Amino acid sequence: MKKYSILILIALGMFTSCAVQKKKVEEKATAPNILFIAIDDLRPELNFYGANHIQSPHLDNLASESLVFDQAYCNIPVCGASRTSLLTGVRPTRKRMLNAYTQKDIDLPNVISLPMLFKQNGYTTISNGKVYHHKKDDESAWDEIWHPDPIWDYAKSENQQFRKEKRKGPPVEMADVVDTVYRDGKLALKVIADLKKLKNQDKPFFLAMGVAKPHLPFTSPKKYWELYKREDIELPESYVQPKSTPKEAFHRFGELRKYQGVPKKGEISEDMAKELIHGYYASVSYIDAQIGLVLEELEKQGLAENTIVVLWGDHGWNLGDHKLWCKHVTFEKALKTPLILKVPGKTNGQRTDAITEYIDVYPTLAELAGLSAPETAVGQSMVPILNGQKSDKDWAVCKFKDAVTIIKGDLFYTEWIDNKGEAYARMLFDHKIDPLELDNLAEKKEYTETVENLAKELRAKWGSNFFDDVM
Ligand SMILES: [Ca+2]
Repeated sequence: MKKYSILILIALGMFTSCAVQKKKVEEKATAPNILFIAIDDLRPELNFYGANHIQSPHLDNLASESLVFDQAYCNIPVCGASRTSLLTGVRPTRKRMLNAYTQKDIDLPNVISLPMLFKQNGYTTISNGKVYHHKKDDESAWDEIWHPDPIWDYAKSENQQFRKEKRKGPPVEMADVVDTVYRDGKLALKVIADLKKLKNQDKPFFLAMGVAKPHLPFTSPKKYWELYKREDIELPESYVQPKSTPKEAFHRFGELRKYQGVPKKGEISEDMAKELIHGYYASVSYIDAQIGLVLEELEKQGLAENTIVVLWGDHGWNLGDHKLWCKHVTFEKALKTPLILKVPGKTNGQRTDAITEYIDVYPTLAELAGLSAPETAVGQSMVPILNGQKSDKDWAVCKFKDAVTIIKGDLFYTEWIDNKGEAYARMLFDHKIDPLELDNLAEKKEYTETVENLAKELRAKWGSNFFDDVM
């Protein structure tokens, strides 16, 4: 009798083990992989966003298989803070997520980040390149963190030498070299190697590719510069700082001035402005090619059908707009971002003009993978939009230093506030009549009521813990 019991137990054990194995295989077959492409300083000046002068064929192709967000906004227009906010789903406050140096580990140590959520649910998580701003931030959320060398990202030896000795080299570089001399070329090779490796794993993956360009310096191989002619490059229509705009809205683009040869004060020359725009465009086409290689490998490895691809730029960029360079302001050019989401079997080039915030990315990816987002992720899932429903959200809230902006339909309203929450400057644009943001309506009598309503709504929506520093 005892012998039979043992045999039954062994048989049961084998059955259970087979069942677990089968369940694992089924889970592997159904749990979608995530390819998470974060791009540094990419504004939505791309061919698939209607900018026909930009050559971005691989992103265009991805967009044709995705849902394209025509009105996506970062919650804070600076690298470290924007990334921390998106990766945690937490809205920035007056005291948390403030600048480029923001670290998830310092500002939100107890929050379960997006990669951590996936890791806890059986995913292999890999961070390649610049995903968080800090190399080792949120380290425990990743099975592997990898960064390409060299950190200075120049190809010419004189520029490398300059970068080694001083803080910054020139703001642009054109070199007749192959793609892999620069960081993002090396990054693409690593992500491709990961795909080959991950294909054979029995676990789904969350694979992040943190692309370094088009962040300054605008360095890329010559062939990408040659896609554009300098004589065709024009300064933006909004190359002006109107007197009606509060002085707080502008900065002196100190980030750019740190680079070699850029004047320490005053305007930059028209020639330099055009060279920068040219360099930015070349960098965009360069990274487009690198992302194209990764997407091609995804297809080649037979992974595309079960891999969700999300591609986002960490914030917008002023490329001479309002005579500004870099980010760090609350004009639309610094807040509006490219965002595309490919869900196999669901997306095929749809577009949405629903206003979307970056904190909405976390609950969306969690829902698509069948995971429960933690309560700290306060955004709204975009899955209903994916399912063809109309979004009921027509607003976003963004902030930078004292400036807090509410985007509500066509209205862009910014207040600069003190510690008591009182406004000391205001700016309002109606994009229906003024898409270039040249006519500040906030101080005009006929807009008094609109401003009052937006001010109330801004306070209602900037988050209940806006003035707290505890999380
Ligand atoms: Ca950035």
